Amino acid sequence: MIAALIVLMAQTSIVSVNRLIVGECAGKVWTDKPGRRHLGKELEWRQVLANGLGTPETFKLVQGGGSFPDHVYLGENVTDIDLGPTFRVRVAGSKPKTPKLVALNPRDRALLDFVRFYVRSKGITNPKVVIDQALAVDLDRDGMKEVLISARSRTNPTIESKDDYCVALLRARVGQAMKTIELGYYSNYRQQYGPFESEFVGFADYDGDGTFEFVHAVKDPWGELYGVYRVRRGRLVKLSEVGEGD
Ligand SMILES: [Ca+2]
Ligand SMILES: [Ca+2]
Repeated sequence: MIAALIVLMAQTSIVSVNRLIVGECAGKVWTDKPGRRHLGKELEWRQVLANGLGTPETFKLVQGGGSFPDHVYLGENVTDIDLGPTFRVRVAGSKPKTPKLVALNPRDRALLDFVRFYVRSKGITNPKVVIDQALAVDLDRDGMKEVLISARSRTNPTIESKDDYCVALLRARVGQAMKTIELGYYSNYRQQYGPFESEFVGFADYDGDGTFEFVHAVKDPWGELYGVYRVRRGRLVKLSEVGEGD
């Protein structure tokens, strides 16, 4: 098995962040290629997960049918992943670029006040704030850092308290103004709903377009959900989602 993977990795690379795919296939660096050229090939692919890329698996590329004859699918089952008519390829072995992350002080008064103000706007009148993560990173590479904040009411929230919450926010500069974008807000926990935790992970330029994608993980006792996001000029786009949870 290990030998087979090494052989496959020595070939090439497919990446499609939009479909959460990273794999191996022939081609030059980062251009959209017609998928049909690669039909029938055995490919290694990995999903973008919490800590970056998941464990490699091997699939064959097959041609779509019905309404989507020009699409290429990864595998031959009903659960196959539709890569669409084109996907991005990159040279084997090249690792995605990663951004410089600057960890901000989670006890910074201005950050705590900002989260408190935001949560109040959600109807929690006197919120406690624990910032689990505060990161400054230039995601869209426009020279200005965005700020990602993951916060909770406390580190051991319960389903009984109406004041417990979890929030994930992005702060981005748009022109002269700062814009706040919500990636997730969870409160009103009850049986089979929370308590939640959120974490920003897996920062990299997975599709090679020059800007960084990142993964936002949301966890509760019932499962984990990973969203892959991109930011451009203060606009947040969810590229894909994988996992289980609310
Ligand atoms: Ca930026
Ligand atoms: Ca990218």
